[in-house]
Amino acid sequence: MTDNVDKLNELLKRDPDTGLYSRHILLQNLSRRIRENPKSPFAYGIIRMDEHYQRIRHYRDRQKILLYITAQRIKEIVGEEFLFQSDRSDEFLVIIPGVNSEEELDPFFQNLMDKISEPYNQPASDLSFGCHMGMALYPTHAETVEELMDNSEIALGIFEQRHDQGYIYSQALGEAHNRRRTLETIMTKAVGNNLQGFHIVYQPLVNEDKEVLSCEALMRWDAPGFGSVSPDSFIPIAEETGLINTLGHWILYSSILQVKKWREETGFNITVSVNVSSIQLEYSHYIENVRSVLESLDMDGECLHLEVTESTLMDEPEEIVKKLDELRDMGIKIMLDDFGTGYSSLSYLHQLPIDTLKIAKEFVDDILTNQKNLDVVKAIQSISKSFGLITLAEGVEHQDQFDLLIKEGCNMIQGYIVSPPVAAMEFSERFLKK
Ligand code: G
Ligand code: G
Ligand code: MN
Repeated sequence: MTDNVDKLNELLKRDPDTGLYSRHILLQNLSRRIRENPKSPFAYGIIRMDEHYQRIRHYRDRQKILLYITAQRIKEIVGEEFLFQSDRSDEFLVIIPGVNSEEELDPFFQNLMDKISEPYNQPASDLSFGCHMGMALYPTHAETVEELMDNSEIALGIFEQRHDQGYIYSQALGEAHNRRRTLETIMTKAVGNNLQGFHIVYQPLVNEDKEVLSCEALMRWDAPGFGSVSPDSFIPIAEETGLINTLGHWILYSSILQVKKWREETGFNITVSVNVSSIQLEYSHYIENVRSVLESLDMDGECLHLEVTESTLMDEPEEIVKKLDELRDMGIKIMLDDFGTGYSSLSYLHQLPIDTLKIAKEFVDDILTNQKNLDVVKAIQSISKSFGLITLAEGVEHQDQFDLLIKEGCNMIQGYIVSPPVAAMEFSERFLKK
């Protein structure tokens, strides 16, 4: 009887899918380790499967099998007694005893990365994924279990968000994290306080004769008591907090209203391009919101272009495609932003409901000196031509880039060569007054 109780107790400590000990056991292990051997250094880390693994969620059984195999692979490197299952099903927790510095930890990290991203056999030979890690050293980075948990989580969160191959905690990361938390608090207040400090700038999009046909509306934020924060910093925070829905609605309404005014003042049918984040598109009322903004301003969808990124389209392809179809039915044009930097294969393009490809700045930058980038641009041109898409090159700064891109068949240009993004008043003074 006691035997069975012991067995049951043992089973309960383990995760049913991977057979690993749970986080609860890990916490006990860590406390004991620190209490009994306070002078022995070790590393503690979180291993979280990456976004490619998340995409396998449509095949739950496969996901479980893959997780099991991954656990076996990690075990081989760190040893069974040092591997634990997190409360999240896509995450493992590890202890690596005896390491005291980044140099000593690096080989483990590399080994884990390589091993986890090795191809899988059946039933998943067509799938591959990797992981992100966050690790902290005892006692260098953390002296208590709580600090180890917090600091490894901070490292993981930051590197995951930056799509960075880093993994180890540092004081600088801790500060970056605090800055982010501070900004989050300030942003929540500012959005609630009539969008305090937020404003919109407009950058012209031109044709081969440098005639302004359209503009991209871009958000800027002077955070109260903090100063100007770049969108690359504040957009991810807005996405994480969900504030992007409010901000997105505001920039959509304001920029269409602006275009309406410009049209009334000049008689010229300028259009506006607005960035949409995947969080917004996933929101169930997004389409209705766009429709009601257009209706309330008495404007047609043809005044509006929406910019989405490749990763947005990869997330829930069918759902997103359906929504983009509905938007296009309203006359709205869809642009694929930062094209070339994501994962989408060129052959997949014709299945996507898009009208325009925005060639990413990184290909435009050294198009004159890097034959490979010129080849990429040529390939994009020829594909988009065969699919009847418009191409727009962004980040164009010099006349010789401009000339080459136009020669290659690019339809539109955006970049400092024409103008940086400017306030609405300056935009109409410079580009709409004849
Ligand atoms: O303007 P700037 O180059 O600093 O913009 C940096 C990034 O922030 C760009 O990728 C741009 O798409 C994004 N961004 C700017 N304004 C908005 C916005 O209104 N919504 C979303 N989702 N992204 C924006
Ligand atoms: O990712 P997205 O296309 O939304 O980013 C647009 C941003 O790119 C604009 O906010 C603008 O600040 C930036 N940008 C536009 N043209 C140029 C350029 O010629 N050079 C540089 N460095 N940045 C540019
Ligand atoms: Mn954009």
